[in-house]
Amino acid sequence: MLNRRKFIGGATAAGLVSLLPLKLKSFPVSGKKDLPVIISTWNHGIGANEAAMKTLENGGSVLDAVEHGVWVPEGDPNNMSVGLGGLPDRDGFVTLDASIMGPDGNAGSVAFLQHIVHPVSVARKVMEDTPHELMVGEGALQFALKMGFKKENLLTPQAEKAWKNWLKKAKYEPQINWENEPNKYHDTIGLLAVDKNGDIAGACTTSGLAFKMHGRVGDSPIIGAGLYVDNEVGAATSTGMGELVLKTLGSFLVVEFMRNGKTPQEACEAAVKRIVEKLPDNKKYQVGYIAVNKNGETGAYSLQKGFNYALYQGGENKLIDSKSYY
Ligand code: SD4
Repeated sequence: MLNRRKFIGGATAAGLVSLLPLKLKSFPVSGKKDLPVIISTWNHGIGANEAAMKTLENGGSVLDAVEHGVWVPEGDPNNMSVGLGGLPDRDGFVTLDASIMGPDGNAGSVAFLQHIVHPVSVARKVMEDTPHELMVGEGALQFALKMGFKKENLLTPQAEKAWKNWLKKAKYEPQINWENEPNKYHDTIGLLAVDKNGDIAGACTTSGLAFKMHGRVGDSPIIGAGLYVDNEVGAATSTGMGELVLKTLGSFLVVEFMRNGKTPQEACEAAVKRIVEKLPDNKKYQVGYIAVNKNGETGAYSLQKGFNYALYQGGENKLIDSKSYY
């Protein structure tokens, strides 16, 4: 067997460096900073960005900002894919997934949670008040109630009507971008913020795929899939068919691409290409990524046309059409 001392004795200086404990390469902070910046998925992102920016302007933390931002679509009964008013699963239950991650690398999530209007805030409680990262279902609900959240009926009359209508055929066919049209159907909100000091946070919240199987959980509450933040590098979040994001650990992948030198735009494109290369059913579904780096540079890319995102930067909050692979 190779003797360790002998082995080191024969090693070159460069070889010795590679024997040192692996240290993560830190992101090269160069280029022009344009901070603060807030970026979020789909057109409901405009109102969410507005709320997040207000929190930053009022001196709130970047973590407060992302939480307050996504409260807007969560609390909107007319938004049929997030929080209150979200479309139910095929058995008529509104089940919610959410996650939040802050600049200190801490994260919290809830999945398959019912009856709570703001699942992102339960996720934050999991992060701050428990030794855990992810809580699900009945246990997450009991925890939320203990923390003072109110139990509510989230199934609005219009969501119930849409479900009953779906039941007539009960054909399960997730469609590309259907959440974005007609206008009231939106999609998951993923929101990323970098404050003026370059600290980064993100949140992601959804009622998941409409008419999914009871018990199905998507990418949004899974750290690394639906959301990832690395305060040295940047952050990413996803929307669309969560199964494709889960199978490629998309948001983590985007952040790792940025760590290795890609711009946020290049990183989003590379993560979408990974789906195209690995998952043969990619033509049938939509996936969209948004990303930001520590300097406030942003990127977005989707599999299919039709994805858009809201960007609040330099005093302007605007909706932008994403480029797409197909
Ligand atoms: C999910 N990515 O549950 C979420 C929901 C979504 O289009 O974005 N639907 O898979």
